[in-house]
Amino acid sequence: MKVGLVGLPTVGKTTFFNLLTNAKVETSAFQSGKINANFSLARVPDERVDFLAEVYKPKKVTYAQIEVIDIPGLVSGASEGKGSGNQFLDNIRKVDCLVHIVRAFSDESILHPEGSIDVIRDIENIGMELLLADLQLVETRIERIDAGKKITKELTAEREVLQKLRESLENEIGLSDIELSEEEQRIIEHLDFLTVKPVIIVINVDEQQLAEGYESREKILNYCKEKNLPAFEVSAKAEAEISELDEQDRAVFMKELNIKESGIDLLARAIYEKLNLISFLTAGEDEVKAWTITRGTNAKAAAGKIHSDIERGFIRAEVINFKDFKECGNMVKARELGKLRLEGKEYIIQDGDIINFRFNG
Ligand SMILES: Nc1nc2c(ncn2[C@@H]2O[C@H](COP(=O)(O)OP(=O)(O)OP(=O)(O)O)[C@@H](O)[C@H]2O)c(=O)[nH]1
Ligand SMILES: [Mg+2]
Repeated sequence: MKVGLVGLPTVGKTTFFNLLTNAKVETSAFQSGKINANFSLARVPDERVDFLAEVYKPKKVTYAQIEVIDIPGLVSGASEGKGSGNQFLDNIRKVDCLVHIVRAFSDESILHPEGSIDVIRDIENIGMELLLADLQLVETRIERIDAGKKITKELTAEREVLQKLRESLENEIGLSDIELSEEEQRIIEHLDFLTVKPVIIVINVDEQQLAEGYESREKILNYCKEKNLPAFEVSAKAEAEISELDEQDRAVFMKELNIKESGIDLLARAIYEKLNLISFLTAGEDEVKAWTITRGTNAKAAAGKIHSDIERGFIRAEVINFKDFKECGNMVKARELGKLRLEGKEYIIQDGDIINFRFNG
Protein backbone atom coordinates (compact mmCIF):
# COMPACT_ATOMS: atom_id res chain seq x y z
CA MET A 1 0.00 0.00 0.00
CA LYS A 2 1.28 3.41 -0.99
CA VAL A 3 0.35 6.91 0.10
CA GLY A 4 1.54 10.30 -1.11
CA LEU A 5 1.85 13.35 1.14
CA VAL A 6 0.66 16.57 -0.49
CA GLY A 7 0.23 20.13 0.70
CA LEU A 8 1.50 23.68 0.52
CA PRO A 9 5.18 24.34 1.24
CA THR A 10 6.33 24.43 4.88
CA VAL A 11 3.17 22.90 6.34
CA GLY A 12 5.13 20.05 7.94
CA LYS A 13 4.95 17.32 5.28
CA THR A 14 8.55 16.24 5.72
CA THR A 15 8.30 16.53 9.50
CA PHE A 16 5.29 14.17 9.36
CA PHE A 17 7.11 11.89 6.90
CA ASN A 18 10.06 11.60 9.28
CA LEU A 19 7.70 10.89 12.14
CA LEU A 20 5.91 8.12 10.21
CA THR A 21 8.96 6.41 8.82
CA ASN A 22 11.76 7.26 11.27
CA ALA A 23 13.60 8.79 8.35
CA LYS A 24 15.87 11.73 9.00
CA VAL A 25 15.22 13.83 5.93
CA GLU A 26 16.05 17.51 6.20
CA THR A 27 12.98 19.73 6.54
CA SER A 28 12.18 23.08 4.88
CA ALA A 29 13.05 21.85 1.39
CA PHE A 30 11.05 24.65 -0.24
CA GLN A 31 13.28 27.33 1.17
CA SER A 32 16.40 25.55 0.00
CA GLY A 33 14.92 24.95 -3.46
CA LYS A 34 15.08 21.13 -3.32
CA ILE A 35 12.45 19.40 -5.45
CA ASN A 36 13.22 15.73 -4.95
CA ALA A 37 10.72 13.30 -3.49
CA ASN A 38 11.42 11.21 -0.38
CA PHE A 39 10.42 7.54 -0.20
CA SER A 40 10.31 5.39 2.90
CA LEU A 41 8.32 2.71 4.71
CA ALA A 42 6.11 3.18 7.76
CA ARG A 43 5.38 0.24 10.02
CA VAL A 44 1.71 -0.16 10.92
CA PRO A 45 1.56 -0.63 14.69
CA ASP A 46 -0.50 -3.70 15.59
CA GLU A 47 -0.85 -4.94 19.16
CA ARG A 48 -2.09 -8.26 17.85
CA VAL A 49 1.26 -8.82 16.17
CA ASP A 50 3.01 -7.73 19.39
CA PHE A 51 0.99 -10.24 21.40
CA LEU A 52 1.53 -13.10 18.96
CA ALA A 53 5.25 -12.34 18.86
CA GLU A 54 5.36 -12.64 22.65
CA VAL A 55 3.60 -16.00 22.52
CA TYR A 56 5.46 -17.57 19.59
CA LYS A 57 8.87 -15.89 19.96
CA PRO A 58 9.35 -16.33 16.21
CA LYS A 59 12.53 -15.80 14.23
CA LYS A 60 10.85 -13.01 12.31
CA VAL A 61 8.07 -10.52 13.05
CA THR A 62 6.49 -8.73 10.10
CA TYR A 63 4.11 -5.83 10.53
CA ALA A 64 1.99 -4.39 7.72
CA GLN A 65 3.76 -1.57 5.94
CA ILE A 66 2.78 1.61 4.21
CA GLU A 67 5.05 3.11 1.60
CA VAL A 68 5.08 6.87 2.14
CA ILE A 69 6.10 9.34 -0.55
CA ASP A 70 6.89 12.90 0.49
CA ILE A 71 6.96 15.48 -2.29
CA PRO A 72 7.73 19.20 -2.39
CA GLY A 73 5.02 21.73 -1.58
CA LEU A 74 2.47 22.78 -4.18
CA VAL A 75 1.57 26.44 -4.32
CA SER A 76 -1.46 28.06 -5.91
CA GLY A 77 -0.57 28.43 -9.56
CA ALA A 78 1.83 25.47 -9.49
CA SER A 79 0.20 24.14 -12.66
CA GLU A 80 1.42 27.32 -14.39
CA GLY A 81 4.91 26.84 -13.03
CA LYS A 82 4.65 28.88 -9.82
CA GLY A 83 6.74 27.78 -6.83
CA SER A 84 8.52 24.57 -7.75
CA GLY A 85 5.90 23.81 -10.43
CA ASN A 86 4.03 20.51 -10.31
CA GLN A 87 6.16 18.01 -12.26
CA PHE A 88 6.99 16.24 -9.01
CA LEU A 89 3.34 15.11 -8.80
CA ASP A 90 4.34 12.29 -11.15
CA ASN A 91 5.94 10.66 -8.09
CA ILE A 92 2.53 10.10 -6.54
CA ARG A 93 0.48 9.05 -9.56
CA LYS A 94 0.61 5.38 -8.50
CA VAL A 95 -0.38 5.81 -4.86
CA ASP A 96 -3.56 4.32 -3.36
CA CYS A 97 -4.36 7.35 -1.27
CA LEU A 98 -3.38 11.01 -0.91
CA VAL A 99 -2.64 12.42 2.51
CA HIS A 100 -3.08 16.17 2.53
CA ILE A 101 -1.21 17.95 5.32
CA VAL A 102 -2.62 21.37 6.19
CA ARG A 103 -1.14 23.89 8.54
CA ALA A 104 -3.08 25.12 11.55
CA PHE A 105 0.00 25.92 13.69
CA SER A 106 0.71 29.60 13.89
CA ASP A 107 4.47 29.97 14.21
CA GLU A 108 5.32 33.39 12.82
CA SER A 109 8.91 32.45 12.19
CA ILE A 110 7.71 30.02 9.53
CA LEU A 111 6.54 31.56 6.30
CA HIS A 112 3.07 30.70 4.99
CA PRO A 113 2.93 31.14 1.20
CA GLU A 114 -0.51 32.81 1.45
CA GLY A 115 0.57 35.02 4.32
CA SER A 116 -2.07 33.79 6.76
CA ILE A 117 -3.40 30.63 8.36
CA ASP A 118 -6.64 29.37 6.81
CA VAL A 119 -7.05 25.61 6.73
CA ILE A 120 -10.20 25.42 4.59
CA ARG A 121 -8.78 27.83 1.99
CA ASP A 122 -5.64 25.69 1.79
CA ILE A 123 -7.58 22.44 1.45
CA GLU A 124 -9.48 23.96 -1.47
CA ASN A 125 -6.40 25.45 -3.11
CA ILE A 126 -4.54 22.16 -3.06
CA GLY A 127 -7.65 20.38 -4.36
CA MET A 128 -7.70 22.90 -7.20
CA GLU A 129 -4.02 22.33 -8.05
CA LEU A 130 -4.58 18.58 -8.21
CA LEU A 131 -7.55 19.16 -10.47
CA LEU A 132 -5.52 21.44 -12.74
CA ALA A 133 -2.75 18.84 -12.88
CA ASP A 134 -5.34 16.31 -14.10
CA LEU A 135 -6.63 18.81 -16.65
CA GLN A 136 -3.08 19.27 -17.93
CA LEU A 137 -2.73 15.53 -18.26
CA VAL A 138 -6.01 15.28 -20.20
CA GLU A 139 -4.97 18.08 -22.54
CA THR A 140 -1.52 16.66 -23.16
CA ARG A 141 -3.01 13.27 -23.92
CA ILE A 142 -5.61 14.72 -26.31
CA GLU A 143 -2.88 16.67 -28.12
CA ARG A 144 -0.81 13.55 -28.43
CA ILE A 145 -3.70 11.54 -29.85
CA ASP A 146 -4.53 14.33 -32.32
CA ALA A 147 -0.91 14.63 -33.40
CA GLY A 148 -0.57 10.89 -34.01
CA LYS A 149 -0.91 9.40 -37.49
CA LYS A 150 -2.81 6.33 -36.47
CA ILE A 151 -6.49 6.69 -35.69
CA THR A 152 -7.48 3.39 -34.13
CA LYS A 153 -10.85 2.52 -32.68
CA GLU A 154 -9.26 2.47 -29.20
CA LEU A 155 -7.79 5.93 -29.53
CA THR A 156 -11.05 7.35 -30.80
CA ALA A 157 -12.86 5.88 -27.80
CA GLU A 158 -10.20 7.22 -25.44
CA ARG A 159 -10.41 10.68 -26.97
CA GLU A 160 -14.17 10.70 -26.41
CA VAL A 161 -13.76 9.91 -22.72
CA LEU A 162 -10.98 12.47 -22.39
CA GLN A 163 -13.18 15.14 -23.94
CA LYS A 164 -15.84 14.36 -21.34
CA LEU A 165 -13.25 14.65 -18.57
CA ARG A 166 -11.92 17.90 -19.98
CA GLU A 167 -15.35 19.50 -19.87
CA SER A 168 -15.93 18.45 -16.27
CA LEU A 169 -12.46 19.45 -15.10
CA GLU A 170 -12.86 22.85 -16.76
CA ASN A 171 -15.96 23.26 -14.63
CA GLU A 172 -13.90 22.38 -11.55
CA ILE A 173 -15.43 18.94 -11.15
CA GLY A 174 -12.86 16.38 -10.04
CA LEU A 175 -12.79 12.92 -11.57
CA SER A 176 -14.24 11.20 -8.53
CA ASP A 177 -17.43 13.23 -9.11
CA ILE A 178 -17.78 12.36 -12.78
CA GLU A 179 -20.00 9.44 -13.63
CA LEU A 180 -18.14 7.00 -15.79
CA SER A 181 -19.14 3.58 -16.98
CA GLU A 182 -16.87 0.65 -16.19
CA GLU A 183 -15.73 0.65 -19.78
CA GLU A 184 -14.87 4.37 -19.64
CA GLN A 185 -12.98 3.84 -16.40
CA ARG A 186 -11.00 1.02 -17.95
CA ILE A 187 -10.10 3.19 -20.95
CA ILE A 188 -8.52 5.95 -18.83
CA GLU A 189 -7.05 3.75 -16.10
CA HIS A 190 -3.56 3.94 -17.58
CA LEU A 191 -3.44 7.70 -17.06
CA ASP A 192 -3.22 7.58 -13.23
CA PHE A 193 -5.27 10.67 -12.48
CA LEU A 194 -4.94 12.30 -9.07
CA THR A 195 -8.49 13.46 -8.41
CA VAL A 196 -9.84 9.89 -8.41
CA LYS A 197 -7.74 9.03 -5.38
CA PRO A 198 -9.16 8.97 -1.86
CA VAL A 199 -7.92 11.89 0.26
CA ILE A 200 -7.24 12.02 4.01
CA ILE A 201 -6.73 15.39 5.69
CA VAL A 202 -4.07 15.76 8.40
CA ILE A 203 -4.28 19.02 10.33
CA ASN A 204 -0.88 19.97 11.71
CA VAL A 205 -1.41 21.82 14.98
CA ASP A 206 0.96 23.13 17.62
CA GLU A 207 1.14 21.90 21.21
CA GLN A 208 -1.13 24.59 22.54
CA GLN A 209 -3.82 23.97 19.93
CA LEU A 210 -3.68 20.29 20.69
CA ALA A 211 -4.09 20.86 24.40
CA GLU A 212 -6.60 23.70 24.36
CA GLY A 213 -8.29 23.58 20.97
CA TYR A 214 -8.43 26.58 18.63
CA GLU A 215 -10.99 28.89 17.18
CA SER A 216 -11.60 27.40 13.72
CA ARG A 217 -11.42 23.79 14.86
CA GLU A 218 -15.09 22.93 14.72
CA LYS A 219 -15.59 24.72 11.43
CA ILE A 220 -12.72 22.79 9.87
CA LEU A 221 -13.90 19.42 11.15
CA ASN A 222 -17.45 20.12 9.98
CA TYR A 223 -16.18 21.14 6.58
CA CYS A 224 -14.24 17.88 6.25
CA LYS A 225 -17.27 15.88 7.36
CA GLU A 226 -19.48 17.60 4.78
CA LYS A 227 -16.96 16.91 2.03
CA ASN A 228 -16.59 13.33 3.17
CA LEU A 229 -12.90 13.82 3.91
CA PRO A 230 -11.58 11.82 6.87
CA ALA A 231 -9.56 14.22 9.02
CA PHE A 232 -7.45 14.11 12.14
CA GLU A 233 -4.99 16.33 13.98
CA VAL A 234 -1.33 15.76 14.68
CA SER A 235 1.33 17.92 16.17
CA ALA A 236 4.04 16.66 13.90
CA LYS A 237 6.90 18.66 15.29
CA ALA A 238 6.09 18.01 18.96
CA GLU A 239 5.52 14.32 18.31
CA ALA A 240 8.75 14.05 16.36
CA GLU A 241 10.63 15.58 19.27
CA ILE A 242 8.98 13.23 21.75
CA SER A 243 9.75 10.20 19.59
CA GLU A 244 13.44 10.84 20.25
CA LEU A 245 12.92 10.17 23.95
CA ASP A 246 13.05 6.81 25.68
CA GLU A 247 9.81 4.92 26.11
CA GLN A 248 9.04 6.01 29.65
CA ASP A 249 9.56 9.74 29.03
CA ARG A 250 7.67 9.43 25.78
CA ALA A 251 4.58 8.15 27.57
CA VAL A 252 4.78 11.00 30.08
CA PHE A 253 5.06 13.67 27.40
CA MET A 254 2.36 12.12 25.21
CA LYS A 255 0.02 12.39 28.14
CA GLU A 256 1.11 15.90 28.99
CA LEU A 257 0.56 17.10 25.44
CA ASN A 258 -2.79 15.35 25.16
CA ILE A 259 -1.55 13.06 22.38
CA LYS A 260 -3.78 10.03 22.76
CA GLU A 261 -2.66 8.21 19.68
CA SER A 262 0.48 8.62 17.64
CA GLY A 263 0.42 10.00 14.11
CA ILE A 264 1.10 6.60 12.55
CA ASP A 265 -1.74 4.98 14.54
CA LEU A 266 -4.17 7.65 13.40
CA LEU A 267 -3.01 7.56 9.82
CA ALA A 268 -3.05 3.78 9.56
CA ARG A 269 -6.58 3.65 10.95
CA ALA A 270 -7.80 6.36 8.58
CA ILE A 271 -6.26 4.59 5.59
CA TYR A 272 -7.65 1.18 6.51
CA GLU A 273 -11.11 2.68 6.97
CA LYS A 274 -11.05 4.80 3.84
CA LEU A 275 -9.70 2.02 1.63
CA ASN A 276 -11.83 -0.64 3.27
CA LEU A 277 -8.89 -2.73 4.41
CA ILE A 278 -8.49 -5.26 7.21
CA SER A 279 -5.64 -7.45 8.44
CA PHE A 280 -5.40 -11.14 9.00
CA LEU A 281 -2.52 -12.80 10.78
CA THR A 282 -0.37 -15.85 10.44
CA ALA A 283 1.64 -17.14 13.38
CA GLY A 284 4.27 -19.78 13.90
CA GLU A 285 7.77 -20.37 15.23
CA ASP A 286 9.29 -19.03 12.02
CA GLU A 287 7.26 -15.91 11.55
CA VAL A 288 4.39 -13.86 12.90
CA LYS A 289 2.97 -11.70 10.17
CA ALA A 290 0.13 -9.28 9.46
CA TRP A 291 -1.39 -9.38 5.97
CA THR A 292 -3.48 -6.56 4.53
CA ILE A 293 -6.55 -7.42 2.46
CA THR A 294 -9.73 -5.74 1.29
CA ARG A 295 -12.75 -6.31 3.51
CA GLY A 296 -14.91 -9.04 1.99
CA THR A 297 -12.00 -11.18 0.71
CA ASN A 298 -12.70 -14.90 0.96
CA ALA A 299 -10.37 -17.51 2.44
CA LYS A 300 -9.14 -18.86 -0.89
CA ALA A 301 -8.23 -15.39 -2.23
CA ALA A 302 -6.57 -14.51 1.08
CA ALA A 303 -4.45 -17.68 0.77
CA GLY A 304 -3.34 -16.35 -2.60
CA LYS A 305 -1.89 -13.30 -0.87
CA ILE A 306 0.59 -15.61 0.82
CA HIS A 307 1.37 -17.84 -2.15
CA SER A 308 -0.39 -18.87 -5.33
CA ASP A 309 0.36 -22.54 -4.46
CA ILE A 310 -1.63 -22.22 -1.24
CA GLU A 311 -4.56 -20.74 -3.14
CA ARG A 312 -4.40 -23.41 -5.82
CA GLY A 313 -4.14 -26.31 -3.38
CA PHE A 314 -6.51 -24.79 -0.82
CA ILE A 315 -8.23 -27.40 1.37
CA ARG A 316 -9.43 -25.58 4.47
CA ALA A 317 -8.56 -22.63 6.66
CA GLU A 318 -8.10 -23.18 10.37
CA VAL A 319 -9.32 -19.94 11.93
CA ILE A 320 -9.44 -18.30 15.32
CA ASN A 321 -10.08 -14.62 15.82
CA PHE A 322 -7.43 -12.74 17.76
CA LYS A 323 -9.91 -11.82 20.53
CA ASP A 324 -10.59 -15.49 21.25
CA PHE A 325 -6.92 -16.34 20.96
CA LYS A 326 -5.99 -13.69 23.48
CA GLU A 327 -8.49 -15.07 25.96
CA CYS A 328 -7.05 -18.55 25.54
CA GLY A 329 -3.45 -17.32 25.67
CA ASN A 330 -2.02 -19.87 23.27
CA MET A 331 -2.97 -22.25 20.48
CA VAL A 332 -2.86 -25.45 22.56
CA LYS A 333 -5.40 -24.02 24.96
CA ALA A 334 -7.49 -22.62 22.10
CA ARG A 335 -7.58 -26.07 20.50
CA GLU A 336 -8.50 -27.71 23.81
CA LEU A 337 -11.39 -25.30 24.24
CA GLY A 338 -12.56 -25.96 20.70
CA LYS A 339 -12.11 -22.36 19.62
CA LEU A 340 -10.51 -23.19 16.29
CA ARG A 341 -12.88 -23.42 13.37
CA LEU A 342 -12.39 -25.09 10.03
CA GLU A 343 -13.61 -22.85 7.24
CA GLY A 344 -14.02 -23.47 3.51
CA LYS A 345 -12.83 -21.39 0.61
CA GLU A 346 -15.88 -19.10 0.58
CA TYR A 347 -15.42 -18.04 4.21
CA ILE A 348 -15.13 -14.23 4.43
CA ILE A 349 -12.03 -13.28 6.40
CA GLN A 350 -12.65 -11.05 9.43
CA ASP A 351 -10.30 -8.42 10.79
CA GLY A 352 -7.89 -10.02 13.24
CA ASP A 353 -8.43 -13.62 12.12
CA ILE A 354 -5.41 -15.81 12.81
CA ILE A 355 -5.29 -18.32 10.00
CA ASN A 356 -3.52 -21.55 9.28
CA PHE A 357 -4.14 -22.58 5.69
CA ARG A 358 -4.26 -26.29 4.91
CA PHE A 359 -3.40 -27.02 1.33
CA ASN A 360 -2.18 -29.67 -1.09
CA GLY A 361 1.33 -28.58 -1.94
N1 LIG B 1 5.87 25.55 15.13
C1 LIG B 1 5.71 24.49 14.39
N2 LIG B 1 6.55 24.29 13.38
C2 LIG B 1 6.39 23.20 12.60
C3 LIG B 1 5.38 22.25 12.82
N3 LIG B 1 5.49 21.28 11.89
C4 LIG B 1 6.54 21.62 11.12
N4 LIG B 1 7.09 22.78 11.54
C5 LIG B 1 8.25 23.48 11.01
O1 LIG B 1 7.95 23.99 9.73
C6 LIG B 1 9.10 23.98 8.89
C7 LIG B 1 8.78 23.26 7.62
O2 LIG B 1 8.56 21.90 7.91
P1 LIG B 1 8.69 20.77 6.80
O3 LIG B 1 8.35 19.50 7.47
O4 LIG B 1 9.95 20.86 6.08
O5 LIG B 1 7.51 21.22 5.85
P2 LIG B 1 7.20 20.68 4.38
O6 LIG B 1 5.73 20.73 4.23
O7 LIG B 1 7.88 19.40 4.14
O8 LIG B 1 7.84 21.83 3.51
P3 LIG B 1 8.39 21.76 1.98
O9 LIG B 1 8.98 20.42 1.73
O10 LIG B 1 9.40 22.85 1.97
O11 LIG B 1 7.21 22.04 1.12
C8 LIG B 1 10.21 23.32 9.70
O12 LIG B 1 10.99 24.33 10.27
C9 LIG B 1 9.44 22.57 10.77
O13 LIG B 1 10.20 22.41 11.94
C10 LIG B 1 4.52 22.47 13.93
O14 LIG B 1 3.60 21.68 14.22
N5 LIG B 1 4.72 23.60 14.67
MG1 LIG C 1 9.24 18.78 2.65
